[in-house]
Amino acid sequence: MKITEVRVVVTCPDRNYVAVKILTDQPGLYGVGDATLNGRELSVAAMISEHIAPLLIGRDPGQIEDIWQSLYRGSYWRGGPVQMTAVAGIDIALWDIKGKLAGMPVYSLLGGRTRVGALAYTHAGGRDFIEAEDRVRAAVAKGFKVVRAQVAIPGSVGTYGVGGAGSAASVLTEHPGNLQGDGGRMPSVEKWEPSPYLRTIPALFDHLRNAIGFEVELFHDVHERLTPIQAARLARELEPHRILFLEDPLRPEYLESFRLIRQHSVTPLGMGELLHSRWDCLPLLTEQLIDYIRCDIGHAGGITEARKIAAVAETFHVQTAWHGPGDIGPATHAANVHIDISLPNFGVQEMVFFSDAVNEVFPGAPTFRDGYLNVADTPGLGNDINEEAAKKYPYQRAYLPVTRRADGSVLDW
Ligand code: GCO
Ligand code: MG
Repeated sequence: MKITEVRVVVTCPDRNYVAVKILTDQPGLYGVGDATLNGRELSVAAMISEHIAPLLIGRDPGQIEDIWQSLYRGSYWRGGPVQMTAVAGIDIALWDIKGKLAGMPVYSLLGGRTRVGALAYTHAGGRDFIEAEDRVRAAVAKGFKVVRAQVAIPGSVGTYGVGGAGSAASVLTEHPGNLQGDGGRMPSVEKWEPSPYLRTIPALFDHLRNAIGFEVELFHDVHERLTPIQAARLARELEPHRILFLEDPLRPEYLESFRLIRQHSVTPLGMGELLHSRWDCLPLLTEQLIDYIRCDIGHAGGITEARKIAAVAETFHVQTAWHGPGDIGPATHAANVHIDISLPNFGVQEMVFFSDAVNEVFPGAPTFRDGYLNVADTPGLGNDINEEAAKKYPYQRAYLPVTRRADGSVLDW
């Protein structure tokens, strides 16, 4: 069997997605992958169509490992989000083909079910403690057993994870006052200071635990904004609130500083959405500096690489919590769940409910019931693309927000 075409589809049903469709010489047999990298969509699309697709025409789609190695090592230039997202898009589509050819769901090819479903979490962000509490309660009423809680920080403008421009779910932020020849679409600018944040978050969890109790698993995403000693303080102050884990306390440049947080606290730690290969993750795993590895399968080389990351993590008693926001496509969400339900060391899975428009373009996202995600028992990954529907939603340039401190200096968003 041979690959006959690698098609890249860029579409914006409610935000931009980059889909990869790999066609074969076997009539009707194709695979669907996702290669969406928020804010850098066209770079990945060009990487695939200009540099990768020509190498794959005529190759056997069954040779997933060899194709992965040839794209990763054979290109000499390796790693980084753009390239590893492109490789992931191809890899996910190839696993879809393999499953369809075998007549088996991908989780079955990965070793078969280890659990009835993937424990899922959702986000609850409030403008104040009461709104955050209401959102946690609403998530619990929907069936969630794990909820990530964020709250607006007094004095800040926009806060990561709290509605509007501060939410990763926001796509096209209009800034009429900031035209700069770009049709009005420029990154929104948020303001944030560490001291009010460090006072607010322990108080939020104090409020939530008093109001809701300890039955619901709660946790929090720092989004890489703290210094090591600030992160250590926050982790220590959150100890009485028994959070599931503190997500991404530090920037990925400072992995060795996780040691400092560990020295001061027993709050579990999670990290990974800005790491792009098993080598990026290695020191965190081998030194047991984290408890949850949360790479983005769609930004770290796909299913082939995720299995290897998970295997190293298992060896060092680390569980998985793969990244699963709205800014990666349903094929990656499907890949997440196929891996989750076949791993021994799965922990928890981030998820979103896609809009009707996204489901129209990409039918077959994982389904949620009673706190767990699942995939259909159909061959492959179970996610498809409706190319006619995709054409109705052309690409629109969009940026992630930028954060600045009170003095105007840049901070991580
Ligand atoms: C998460 C992430 C996302 C990222 C987003 C960037 O935990 O879900 O932090 O919200 O901000 O994926 O594009
Ligand atoms: Mg995050």
